[in-house]
Amino acid sequence: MDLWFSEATSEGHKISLRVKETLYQGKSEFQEIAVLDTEDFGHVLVLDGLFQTTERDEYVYHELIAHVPLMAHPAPVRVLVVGGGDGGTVREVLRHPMVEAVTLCEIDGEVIAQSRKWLPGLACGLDDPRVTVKVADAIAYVKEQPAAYDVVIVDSSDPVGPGEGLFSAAFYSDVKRALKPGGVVCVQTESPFAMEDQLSRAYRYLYAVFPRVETFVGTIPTYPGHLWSWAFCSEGPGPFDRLREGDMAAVEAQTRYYNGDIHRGAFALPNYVKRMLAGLREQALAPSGR
Ligand code: SPD
Repeated sequence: MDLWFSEATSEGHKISLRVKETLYQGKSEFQEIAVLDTEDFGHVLVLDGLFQTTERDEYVYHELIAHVPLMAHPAPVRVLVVGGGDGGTVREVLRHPMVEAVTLCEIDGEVIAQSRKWLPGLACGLDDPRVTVKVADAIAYVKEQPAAYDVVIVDSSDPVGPGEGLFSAAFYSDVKRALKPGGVVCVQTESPFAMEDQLSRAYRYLYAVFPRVETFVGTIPTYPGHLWSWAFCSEGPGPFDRLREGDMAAVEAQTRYYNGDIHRGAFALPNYVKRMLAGLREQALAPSGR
């Protein structure tokens, strides 16, 4: 039987993977969860019908979301990962020997359980002694963490269902408060090519909350638009100001995508993205946009 799973990017475009077997399908308290075994992309996690991660291309997303902020911080000791229940981001964070404690705050314990079972290559770091897994609503958790973290990584799903509240001014303000002095934040901000509405929602608030917001991009074959974006945010320092060049070779030896050239090059943006972001920054900073 010829079985395909498709995610619609728009009314007229879909991304499809041929499915060998459905490994898990269920409904948690928060969302529909599926894990598929696919012909070309290995095991694939799907939440509410949307691709979240695949064994074949996950490294691009997870290396970028983790190493860009961690390498741009002079001493990342305490790290918070919001969402990211598949464990891929935590796995990358643990590659930094300076990191002493990682908290993963994921609302849906079933995502963690299914990832441990079917995506062991991603979830492999979750039992590391430096990691604390909290199954909790990050919106409430972050509120209670003033000045607690050097780096906060928001590895959310899309702004629908449980991910929705993570794209809000109130949440980003609490994330800023959760930073230690000099801390940095990295937020997944959707596709500039295919998801301008979702991206706009994130940046309107990020620009209003953080004095420094810089965008970087990468190509994820299974995500809508393929071009994906992340925001690097801080109270001032930029992504290259404090780059730990001395630690780059040790990180590069362990990565498939990230390296020093990528760290710098990922912040080079196409004109349509620059213009989109300039408009959003202007709106956010206009007296009525705040
Ligand atoms: N539409 C896909 C958006 C997914 C962003 N988060 C992915 C989680 C991977 N750890």
